[in-house]
Amino acid sequence: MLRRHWRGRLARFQCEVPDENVQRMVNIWNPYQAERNFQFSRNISYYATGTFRGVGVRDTAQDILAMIPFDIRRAKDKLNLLFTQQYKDGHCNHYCFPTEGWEPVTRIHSDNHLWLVMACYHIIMEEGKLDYLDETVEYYDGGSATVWEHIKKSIDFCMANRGEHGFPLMLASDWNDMLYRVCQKGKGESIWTAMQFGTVLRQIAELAELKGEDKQKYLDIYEEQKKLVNKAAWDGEWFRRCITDEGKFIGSKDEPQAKIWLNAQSWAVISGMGDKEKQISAMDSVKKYLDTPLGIKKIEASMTTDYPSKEGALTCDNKGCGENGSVFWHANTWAIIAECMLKRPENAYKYYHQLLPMVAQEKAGEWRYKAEPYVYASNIFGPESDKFGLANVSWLTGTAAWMYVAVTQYMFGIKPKWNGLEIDPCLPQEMLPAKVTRVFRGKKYDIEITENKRMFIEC
Ligand code: IFM
Repeated sequence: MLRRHWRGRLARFQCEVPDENVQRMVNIWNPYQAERNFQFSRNISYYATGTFRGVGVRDTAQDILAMIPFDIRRAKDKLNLLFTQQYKDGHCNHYCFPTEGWEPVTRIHSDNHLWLVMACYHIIMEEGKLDYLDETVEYYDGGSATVWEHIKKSIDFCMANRGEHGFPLMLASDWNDMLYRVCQKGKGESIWTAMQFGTVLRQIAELAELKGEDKQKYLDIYEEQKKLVNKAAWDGEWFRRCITDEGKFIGSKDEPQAKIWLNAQSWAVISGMGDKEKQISAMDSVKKYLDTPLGIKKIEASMTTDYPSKEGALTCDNKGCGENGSVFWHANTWAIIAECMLKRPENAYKYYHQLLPMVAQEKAGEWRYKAEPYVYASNIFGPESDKFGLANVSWLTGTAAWMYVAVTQYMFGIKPKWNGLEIDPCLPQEMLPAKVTRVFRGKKYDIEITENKRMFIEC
C-alpha cells in the first residue's frame, strides 16, 4: 500500500534525462524530502529541534510550494493554518506550535506575511480557478476574512511599515535570520524584502485583475519600489543588502566585510526589479565573487564578530559557518532560478548540478561531507572555514521545496499559468533531450524537450 501510495504520488512529475543523478533526485528524493518538510516543518530535526522551531510561517509557506503539484487540498489546508497566524493588520506570528498547543512566537519579521501571498498565487495558478480565494479563515486576533482579504492585508502591512529610504523595515529580520540586529531601533530597512515585496506585488496584481479588481495600485507600488532598488540599492557591480538603524548600507564594496550578498542579486532578477543590465552584472558578480567548487556562498567576505559594530554585530558564527559565509543551499536555489530567468542554461545547470547531494559528497569527500548523499542540506561550511564541505542541517530545510521549484519550473520550465501550462525550458546540451510527464488539472501530459523553445498548452 505504501509503495502504491508513493508510486501514484511521484508519477505526477517524472523525467527522463541523460543524467541519472538528476533523474533520481527529480523523480524520487527531492519530492520525497519536500513532502517530509511539508509534513513536519522543522519539528523532528536533530539539528533544529521542534522545541523552538515548531511550524514557522516563513518556512512552511515555502514548503507549500512543492506540495501544490502533488496534493492541492493539503497545500490549501496548510496555508489556511498559516493564515490563522495572521493579524488583522496583516503581520504574522513567526512560529506556531499546533501539535504541542503552545503559545506562538509573536516576533514580527518583514517577510512572513509576504510568503503567504506567494503560496496563494501558486495554488491559484495550479488550479486555474479563483475559488480558493473565497475560503474563510480566522485571524489570530479575532474575526475572520476570505483568503483574498488575508493576502491583501499582507500588502497593506508592508506598505505601512517602510523606513526613511522607502524600503520595507527590516523589523525582526527578513529571510536572513542573521539580520536581526539591523532594526533594533526600528529604523533599519531591508532591500531584499523590497525585492520579495516586488515579486508578490506582481502576483497579487495578476490575481486582482482576474478578480475584476484594481491591479494598477499594486503595479504602481511595484514601480516605486523598483526605482528605489535601482537608485538607492545599486552599488556599481551588484545590489546592496540592507540599511542599518544608523543608515549604513550593508553589502557594499565600500564596506570592509560582507560586501556582497547572494539574495540581493538573485531576487533582483526574480522580482524583475533590477534594470536588465544590472541584473546581468549582479549575477555575473555572484559567479565572480561567491561561487565555489561546492556551491555559492551566501556572502563575501565572511564577517568578524564585531561587524558592523560590537553592539550591532551581525554574527557570532565563525567565518564560513552557517549564516556567516557558508554555501547556503536554500539561497543557491534562487540563483538557479535567476539564471534561468536570464536564459543562461550553462550557469543554471552548473549551480544545480554542483548541489546534487551525491555530487557534492563525492567532491567534498565522504569523510568531510558527513550527510546523506540523497537529500539536500541547508548549507555546507564555506571555504573560509577549515571544515569546508561539511554538510549542515540535512533533511528539514527550505532547500528541498525551492530546489524542486527551480528544476521543475525553471530548468524544465514547466510552469502552471492561469490559461494553461507553459513549457519554457532552460537546459544545457548535456541535459537534452529530456522527457517529462506532468499531471496538470486532471490530465497527464507527456512532454519532449529537444531545445530551449517556449511552448504553451492551453487548458
Ligand atoms: O530563513 C531562515 C529559516 O527560517 C531558518 N533557517 C535559516 C534561514 C536563513 O536565515
